[in-house]
Amino acid sequence: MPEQNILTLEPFNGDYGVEPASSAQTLVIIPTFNEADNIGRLLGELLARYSSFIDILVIDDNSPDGTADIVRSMQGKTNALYLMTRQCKMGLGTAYITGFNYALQKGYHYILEMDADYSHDPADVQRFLDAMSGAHLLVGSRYMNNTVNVVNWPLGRLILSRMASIYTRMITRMPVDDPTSGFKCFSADVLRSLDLGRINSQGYSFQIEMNFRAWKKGFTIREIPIVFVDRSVGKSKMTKRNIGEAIWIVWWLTTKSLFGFL
Ligand SMILES: Nc1nc2c(ncn2[C@@H]2O[C@H](COP(=O)(O)OP(=O)(O)O)[C@@H](O)[C@H]2O)c(=O)[nH]1
Ligand SMILES: [Mg+2]
Repeated sequence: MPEQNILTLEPFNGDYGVEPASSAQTLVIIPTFNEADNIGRLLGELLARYSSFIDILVIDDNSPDGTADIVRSMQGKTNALYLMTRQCKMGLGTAYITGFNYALQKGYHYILEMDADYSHDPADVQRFLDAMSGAHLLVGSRYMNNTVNVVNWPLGRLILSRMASIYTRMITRMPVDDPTSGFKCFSADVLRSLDLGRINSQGYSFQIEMNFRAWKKGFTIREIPIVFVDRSVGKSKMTKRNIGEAIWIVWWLTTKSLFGFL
């Protein structure tokens, strides 16, 4: 197993060393909690398609179902796959912030967020890469131009997500049709310009907050259409609390920005 692509965050001192991890310019970050039924197939497909020009970082929160072991077992076959493990479930937001810090230290140019549960189509990664040159933040959007590209969600969840996006746009005026989407690609410049240590939100609020802060810094957010397919295996980790947070964070961010405290 190549030693260099095993990362452990216990304890974490924020220092991964500055040498580039590899010559790849793009890091795909995949946070996982109990995704043993999905992660092997997803990584296999990503590596088969893109391993010569992307690296993948899985951030696993000590999943009891052995997700990390599956990742470890695949590391022997490639140098493009990295794993970070954390001691317990700490939330999607902190997982991504940790991954962003790693990506910046290692000098990646593009940082792509992706779920492990096949809701995000691995074939779409190529579309992000093609569109990313010169872009700041590219969001994979389910709701572009008043369409709805979601497959297999219960109607209640679809209505909630669509309402949340309309509400977010109305309050913040941020020009994004799908502000809670978790399939998105940042240029390193955007992440470098943000004070990542100040971002504490999780789940859907985290996606909204990242977009809002980037937009307020003057970066352009573009969207590309994606089709989001609900997971067929495993369970969603999003809670009612995540939804509640997303409702108030919109006001919190807008108010802070209005008074110059963002
Ligand atoms: N590391 C880590 N990953 C998480 C956590 N919560 C969710 N995830 C991962 O984040 C992605 C999106 O979560 P998911 O439950 O599918 O959200 P949903 O699609 O909105 O229902 C999946 O890959 C999850 O395994 C967490 O607390 N820590
Ligand atoms: Mg999901």
